[in-house]
Amino acid sequence: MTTANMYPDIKEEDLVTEVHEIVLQKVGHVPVAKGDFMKMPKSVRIFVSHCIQLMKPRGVYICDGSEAEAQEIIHKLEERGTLTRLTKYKNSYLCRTDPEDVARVESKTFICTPDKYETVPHVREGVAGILGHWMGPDQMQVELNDRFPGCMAGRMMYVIPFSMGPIGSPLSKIGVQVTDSNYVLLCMRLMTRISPKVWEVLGDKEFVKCIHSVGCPRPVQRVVKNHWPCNPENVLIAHFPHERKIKSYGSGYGGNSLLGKKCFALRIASVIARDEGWMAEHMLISGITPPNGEEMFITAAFPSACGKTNLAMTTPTLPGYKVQVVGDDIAWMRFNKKGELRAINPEAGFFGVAPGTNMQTNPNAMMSFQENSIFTNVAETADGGYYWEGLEDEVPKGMAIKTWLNETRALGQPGPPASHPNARFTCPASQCPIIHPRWEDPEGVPVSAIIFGGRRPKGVPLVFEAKSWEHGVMIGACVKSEATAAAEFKGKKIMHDPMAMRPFMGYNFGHYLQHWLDMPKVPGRKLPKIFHVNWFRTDESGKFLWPGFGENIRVIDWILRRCKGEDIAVESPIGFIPKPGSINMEGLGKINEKELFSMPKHYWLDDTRESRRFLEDQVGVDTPPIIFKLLEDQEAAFVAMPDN
Ligand code: TSX
Ligand code: MN
Repeated sequence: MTTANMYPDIKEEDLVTEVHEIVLQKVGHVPVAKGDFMKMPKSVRIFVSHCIQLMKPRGVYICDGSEAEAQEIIHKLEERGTLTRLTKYKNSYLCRTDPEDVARVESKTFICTPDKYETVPHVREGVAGILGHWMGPDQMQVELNDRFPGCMAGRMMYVIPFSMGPIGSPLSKIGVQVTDSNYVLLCMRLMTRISPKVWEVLGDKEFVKCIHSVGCPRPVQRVVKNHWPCNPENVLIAHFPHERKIKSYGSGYGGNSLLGKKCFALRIASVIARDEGWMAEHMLISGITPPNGEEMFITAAFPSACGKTNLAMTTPTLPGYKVQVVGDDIAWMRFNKKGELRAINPEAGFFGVAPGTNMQTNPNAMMSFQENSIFTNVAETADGGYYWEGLEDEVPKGMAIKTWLNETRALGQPGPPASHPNARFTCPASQCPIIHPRWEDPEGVPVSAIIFGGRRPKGVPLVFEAKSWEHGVMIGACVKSEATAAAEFKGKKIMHDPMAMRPFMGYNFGHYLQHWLDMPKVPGRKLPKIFHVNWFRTDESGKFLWPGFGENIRVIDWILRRCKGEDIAVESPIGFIPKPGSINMEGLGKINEKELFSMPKHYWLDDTRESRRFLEDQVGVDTPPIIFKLLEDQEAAFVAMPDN
């Protein structure tokens, strides 16, 4: 008998060498397109089987995070038209989403616990809470039952084993995400650590279960725009902190779909951190080396549109200073046995707002995404490059562009925005020229200072230092910022964003404040100092009083000198402020220091009362009493201040 190939169109190397399929009683045979089902830990096999049974995908694809895998997926997405290669850079792509799927959907984001008040505080009667949305698990189950059964019909289900934080670090946590979006798989590969090693590290331990579907089973019921399947009318993002489970439906946009980021590393992780005695925070982490070579690390929490990514990667203007970035968005922090607060960046990439990023505002970010990057909802130049608002001086006038909405025009011509205001770059953190050599240190880096901040055009000094840990917690609880992102808010409203965690709280904000207050209760802990900064104070004509950007190193330098105990501060009602002349202003030109550091009595009386009112309304009886006490002290100090 001959063994000659009777099918010359099938080549030897194309032959499948491993055949795998999953057989489930209620579903039948489901092919495993890639990977070995039996190599996954038992708990994951049960989870994946449940997902198949529920969502009925046409096949299962077990990801390994390899370059070859990424290229295979990229090829598919290019063929389909979801991704466009940006030929000006190596291995970089543009993705235009459905214009209805461009941002996180806070109103459809819920935390589900049996007890409502585990998740949200007791708000004042008639007040709508803004610190998270709760839905009872039974009601949520009804919503989920309307969406998930069969929702992956005709689609491949990707199984993504990922680590938040360096694989195997004692500070890291493992998740498994299933998704029917290969865009999500590609971005997860940049933002987290996907690897088969995760299966080994996981063993029979606990993992965060992440289920994501674009909500477009085949045959599709809805017109698919831009080859971007989604289901905006039915978006739902549900968190089950007790079960360590996330279910996200209907959106492919980053914050809704890259479940390792906001959903896991902030909302679910804040609950794990509460249970385990650590902190999951919306903070950048940077190492600062002053001319004397003694490096110190800072973390900083800012509401959106304050330039957190820019600060994380600052190019300092003062000679002899070095800034290196550990993370630009999330910090997981834990006191070690020696009582030092250690921080890791649970992420592996940057998912940054593109508009406004340029060689002036953030050259290090620009250098980070010159290859192996994905750009979402930016414009494309005729020579195969990216373009967005803020690059006017870096791309030649007259260059033809295609906007994020597929409209063509020449740069310099009037028209609607070229990029969406929430357009993003996604790139590996390892590509940042100033990535810290210890950014993947499994023990984390030691934190000397925690900085809060906001966009505060009036009244709030450039920098002040908390009088104590408790006072610092109060300052964090009172963080507010001018809303600039949405055009509707151009009335310049100052919005509360306590601890910069308002959209990311995983449990009752009052309990979260208590968790912070509990940190010093373990003896032997060395507490970092807490500060507040404001780069955005303006004079009466609306001009910024502080040059910001690389000059912020002068403020950070003052902060670090305070951490070393230098006598360069004076007490005020809001905390310690710099002694006159103690911030290095050399070579800056004229700075109106008097206005930059003033603390107008009536501004602060109003502000303090407004903050207390906010906490009474939004956190009510869940507010730790010490926070109210400190606000009352502050109010009394301003009442006692002479009018002026
Ligand atoms: O990111 C910013 N930072 C932090 C940088 C390390 N931005 C941009 C905010 C939008 C995301 C800033 N904008 C900063 C800042 O420190 N400061 C300002 C305000 C400002 C803007 C322009 C000037 C000065 C201050 N230009 C001139 O004075 C010429
Ligand atoms: Mn963020």
